[in-house]
Amino acid sequence: MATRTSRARASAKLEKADLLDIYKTMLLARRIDDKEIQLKRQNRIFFQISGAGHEGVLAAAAKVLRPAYDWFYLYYRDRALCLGLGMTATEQLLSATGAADDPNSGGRQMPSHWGHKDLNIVSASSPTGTQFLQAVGAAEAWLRYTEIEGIEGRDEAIKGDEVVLCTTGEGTTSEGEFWEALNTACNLKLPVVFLVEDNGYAISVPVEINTAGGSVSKLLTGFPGLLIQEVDGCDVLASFDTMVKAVDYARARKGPALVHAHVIRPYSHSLSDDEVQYRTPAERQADADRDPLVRFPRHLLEQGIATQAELDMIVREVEEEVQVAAEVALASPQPPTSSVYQYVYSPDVDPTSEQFDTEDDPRFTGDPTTMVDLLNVCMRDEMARDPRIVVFGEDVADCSREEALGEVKGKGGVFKVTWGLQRAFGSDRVYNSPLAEANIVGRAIGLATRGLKPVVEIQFFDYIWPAMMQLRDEMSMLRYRSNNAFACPMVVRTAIGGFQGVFAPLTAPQLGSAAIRAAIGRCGVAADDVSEVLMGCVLPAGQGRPPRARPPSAPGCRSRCRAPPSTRCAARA
Ligand SMILES: Cc1ncc(C[n+]2csc(CCOP(=O)(O)OP(=O)(O)O)c2C)c(N)n1
Ligand SMILES: [Mg+2]
Repeated sequence: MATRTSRARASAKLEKADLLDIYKTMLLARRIDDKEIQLKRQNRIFFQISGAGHEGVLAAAAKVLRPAYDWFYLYYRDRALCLGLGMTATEQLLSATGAADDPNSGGRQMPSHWGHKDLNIVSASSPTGTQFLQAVGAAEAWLRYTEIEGIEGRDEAIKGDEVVLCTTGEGTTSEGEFWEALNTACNLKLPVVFLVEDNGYAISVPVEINTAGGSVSKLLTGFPGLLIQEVDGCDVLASFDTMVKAVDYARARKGPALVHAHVIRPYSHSLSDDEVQYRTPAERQADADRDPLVRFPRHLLEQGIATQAELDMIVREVEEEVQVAAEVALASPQPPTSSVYQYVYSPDVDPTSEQFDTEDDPRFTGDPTTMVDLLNVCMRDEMARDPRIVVFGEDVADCSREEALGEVKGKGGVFKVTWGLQRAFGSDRVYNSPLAEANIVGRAIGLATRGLKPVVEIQFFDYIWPAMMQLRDEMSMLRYRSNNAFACPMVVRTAIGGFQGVFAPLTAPQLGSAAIRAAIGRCGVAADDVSEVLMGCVLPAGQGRPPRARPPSAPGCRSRCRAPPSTRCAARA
């Protein structure tokens, strides 16, 4: 029986070369961390946060997933995973020195904020947990591309059986967006694999404080269709087997999977933290005894898979690789100051160009109509023109229960802006979201990153704040922070200033429009200008918008912005 079990294990098929390769990836990751720590102490890099202790499950995961085929939403501990997927030691150290040639961010982000366009590693940011909903959106992109007819370039955009890997620490699973992401991943049966790297601490906060009962995977058992696997993430082979099960499940489109991997954190949270202040010597020793960098080579020797000479050779190769990479990275220049505004905006679309120009002296004909009707017509036109546009939000569909559509008039938004769109374009393109604003914006970012054109609605501006992190730190920053490697062209519509009698105390139009401007970094986009935004964001280069009247611009603003000078965007004023 035992033999049969071991034969059934996917890891039993790993060749010696694969096992040595995994070991090399793990060791390379640890040695780059050690090198960075040395450089940080010499003040030659700016910050250090290590992946130490997480290498076992990550090097194994890299062997299971497919770079440039699957998609990756990672976090700062994932050095070994990135190396296993094909990022080089030099590329990682270029991130540490903040070099212009750093493929992660061109030196714009802190070290270990992974991103690599060629490998489909989508630029990661600093706020813990913003990756979850974007990963779900990226997985949803597969669904939409599959279901929506007539999207050009669909075959390049999706593979058909790709999966999205989303990693996290256990502490970060306390963020609400984690639960929002699982909710949608399960509801839509999306091919996402969540990998929880549980090292028992979120900086100094132990897991039992973060998570009721101390085990996030136990809390998740009620999520329908979610495959849950728990594993010792310091055991490379068990981790490999677990990842194979999870990834196979998602690849076969059975639904999302979650791997709860128990790892260790031998180097404190970061170089700015000292865990001796809050962890006992005995606890730290127990961790050290599980170190995958000790256990795995011992296993290779004990099982006769590798000789000591072969392992020594790997150590020498790794040391040389790290030394050369560090020399290259230290000699690589940082970006020039003059590049600081580069990629705040798209280099391909200029909203201040002629293409977006309006008539100076418009002559109106026809019956006056309402702004709501015009927005609705605008969306109909655009959706008919471009099948990549998807519309979702709270109550935006006519009727979620499609079978009832024939019997009812349809909701189409609380202000009716989206009325009839579901009926006209189908439920794959116009659909209701859960009542969760971060879910709406975060998913839209993931969809847009993979080439779809989401036009999403936040029902009332007053309730936009749960989405603020996604708007401010993600949507508006993705292009900039990734040095133009990734972008998420999308439109967020929201209503503000209406319902004066009832909602006046809640709606603060001036505050609102200023906040939105700051959030999306776009001059002249006030909340009363959504139609302009819609046209401006979804039109491809070369296709202008119909002429439309505009009030006079504020003096000195190139884009005819009507905002007071104090709130105008510095880059354009
Ligand atoms: C939204 C947000 N809150 C707080 C922080 C500060 N912070 C960075 S990492 C971290 C702990 C994360 O712990 P965990 O998810 O367990 O990951 P680990 O570092 O242990 O791998 C905290 C509190 C942050 N970056 N973002
Ligand atoms: Mg942790």
